[in-house]
Amino acid sequence: MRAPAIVTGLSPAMSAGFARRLYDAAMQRSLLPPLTDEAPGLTANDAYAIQADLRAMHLGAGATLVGRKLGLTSKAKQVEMNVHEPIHGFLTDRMVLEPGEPLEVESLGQPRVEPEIAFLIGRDLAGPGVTSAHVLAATDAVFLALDVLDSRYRDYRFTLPDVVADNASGGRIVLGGVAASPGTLDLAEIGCLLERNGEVLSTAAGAAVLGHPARAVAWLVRSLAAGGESLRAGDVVLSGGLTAVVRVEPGDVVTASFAGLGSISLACR
Ligand code: OOG
Ligand code: MG
Repeated sequence: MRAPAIVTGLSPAMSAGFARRLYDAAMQRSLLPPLTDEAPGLTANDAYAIQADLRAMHLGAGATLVGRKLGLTSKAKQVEMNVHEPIHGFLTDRMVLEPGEPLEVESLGQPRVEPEIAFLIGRDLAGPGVTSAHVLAATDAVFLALDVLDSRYRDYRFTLPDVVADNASGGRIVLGGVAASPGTLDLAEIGCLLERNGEVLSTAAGAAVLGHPARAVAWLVRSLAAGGESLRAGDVVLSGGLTAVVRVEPGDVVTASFAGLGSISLACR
């Protein structure tokens, strides 16, 4: 369902036009100035309407929805990107890299990688009252994920509505490591190590994501409810980057390890 866009008067045609621009930029790997340079009055609601149009274009081209991603859920990311509220986007099958599959750097515009905790949702979750406890009870397994970002805005220059419209900089995702039952791990305490070419770049704990990654997923469900949407059994949810991002070039190998969840290495070429 589309979010209402009455406040600034973003018309359906304008929304579709912005979505088309973002879609084409992704297909052609061209880079754009932020939409808000041209439309400074764009609101977050407007941006979710554009994102919904963008999603419809991907699904219309044969992609299937496999889940959702959260963004800007950690202080590290909010400070780095200078956007101080969480956001969400969608994940499709075409974004998924199999573990061990290399990242073709040229297939994206400006790839950056970040480690995340992913949730595999076991039953439908909906409504404005959903809490972390509901999320944990509805989660079949947690995984380690790499989120391979790709902003359509040159140098990732954006404000909140821009990045929402651009599907939270969604590019590729890798799920891997060891599946764990959420009851067997304390996701707030879980430690994460991020390396590039063997050099440790950062460490973080699960608590970096809004105090507990399940809180981020609960926030997502409540936000979706406001637009008449929900999580479905089988959805994968990325709870948001824990650390600052890593830029990658051909030849780089990025490895993320989480205590209790194993590790994933992504070779870039
Ligand atoms: C926005 C995407 C945010 C995260 O985990 O914070 C995101 C960006 O940093 O370009 O995926
Ligand atoms: Mg992310």
